[in-house]
Amino acid sequence: MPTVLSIAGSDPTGGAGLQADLKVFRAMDVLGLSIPAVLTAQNTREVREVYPVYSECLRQQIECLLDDITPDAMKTGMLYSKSTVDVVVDTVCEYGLSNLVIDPVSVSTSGTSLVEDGMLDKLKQDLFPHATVITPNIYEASLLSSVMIETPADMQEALKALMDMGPRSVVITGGHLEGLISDIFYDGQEFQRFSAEKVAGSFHGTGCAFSATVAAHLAKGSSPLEAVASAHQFVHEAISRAERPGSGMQILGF
Ligand code: PXL
Repeated sequence: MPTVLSIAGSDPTGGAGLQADLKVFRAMDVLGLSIPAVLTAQNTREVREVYPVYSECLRQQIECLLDDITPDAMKTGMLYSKSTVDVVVDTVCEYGLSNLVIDPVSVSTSGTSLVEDGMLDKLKQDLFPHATVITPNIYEASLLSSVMIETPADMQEALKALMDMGPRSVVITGGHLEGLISDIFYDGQEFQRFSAEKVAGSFHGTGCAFSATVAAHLAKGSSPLEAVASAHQFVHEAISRAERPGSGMQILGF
């Protein structure tokens, strides 16, 4: 069975983060490996506290696992700190990992910042050049590219700016274009748009589920474009089956 590693934050609700990634890997019939980079205190209403795992602890978790198993793909989610990015970059280089999906998690759906100062610059400079696919949502894409995205032309400009940061491909998720919700993929050659009707409500963990699905499909041998097409479909269906276990946001159903 293909193996996929997620290095991400813990979300006790299971709606996002590492726990959501593991659920996706199970649903995709790949073997999920998981390393927490950050712990959070959160529920479906708020992210109350963020506790980064200290670097030596993260490094030891990674080395021990990768000394034994080489994952067929890897995704990163919430990394929070600059030192965590350093450890991930070292890992990718030392173990020669491929099929790397970077979800540049920056802010929670409930509005809390999930990055320390200067972390996104480091992510861009040091980690993006190793990525097979980066998966910013529309807000993260604006932040990373400094392009205010309002029209399809802005979206293309942001995609080009993100490609210039060195990944093999980019998909901006959750764009609101012409009344539809669209994920737009670009690999330097062609733009591909995947659109769906907007479903009313506030959903937690769509970005995590999207990037985990892309990683699972890369591990199974799909191309980045095929993996993104599958992720679009999977997340759209999971939104239509969302549940509301607490009094806040809905979590995806799959
Ligand atoms: O949805 C982004 C995200 C990713 N990872 C963790 C999170 C969140 C949002 O709250 O808590 C651990």
